[in-house]
Amino acid sequence: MASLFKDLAKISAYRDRRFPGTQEEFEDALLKSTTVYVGNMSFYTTEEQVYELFSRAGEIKKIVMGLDKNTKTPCGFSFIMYYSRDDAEDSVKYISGTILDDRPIRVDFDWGFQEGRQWGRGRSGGQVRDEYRTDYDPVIRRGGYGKLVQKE
Ligand code: GTA
Repeated sequence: MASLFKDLAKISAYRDRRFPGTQEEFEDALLKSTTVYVGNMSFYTTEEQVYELFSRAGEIKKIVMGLDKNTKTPCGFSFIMYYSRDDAEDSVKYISGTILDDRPIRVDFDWGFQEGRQWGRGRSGGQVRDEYRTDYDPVIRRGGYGKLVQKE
């Protein structure tokens, strides 16, 4: 199983600018972690729905929903902590790209959850990348802030 992800550091495009360590320590944490990040979620997906889908890959220790730091409401991402590395790998392998609440979600390895990481880091309070999107989906009310960013 490990073979598929042995070049994980090259596979995972995301680098957390707030990771408190070196690039080598970051890559090491990614290779050992039992936590995954889920992106591109609907703001209306509940923790129960997340649990239902992600427990198909294995037993879940904890789910942390990503929240808008101003409104304290879900803003489209979450962290799933598994007990086992194999289950986290299965989650990335099989659940990433599947549809949850009409959206193709992205499951990425994560270096490990720490208090504070549940908050969106964007100026609006939500996720940084949402501030660059110019497309707005009226059904799930996500994206489109890019137009505001461009106006500034
Ligand atoms: N494991 O892919 C991920 C991931 N993402 C996208 C966020 N998190 C992730 N974790 C994993 N994999 O705990 C985690 C963060 C944090 C929480 C919320 O989710 O570690 P955030 O999404 O609000 O902020 O985080 P983040 O991750 O710091 O922002 P991002 O998207 O990497 O942006 C970084 C820089 O790129 C910024 O300087 C921004 O100005 C720029 N940028 C981002 N998107 C664009 C764009 N479309 N165009 C131009 N510049 C952009």
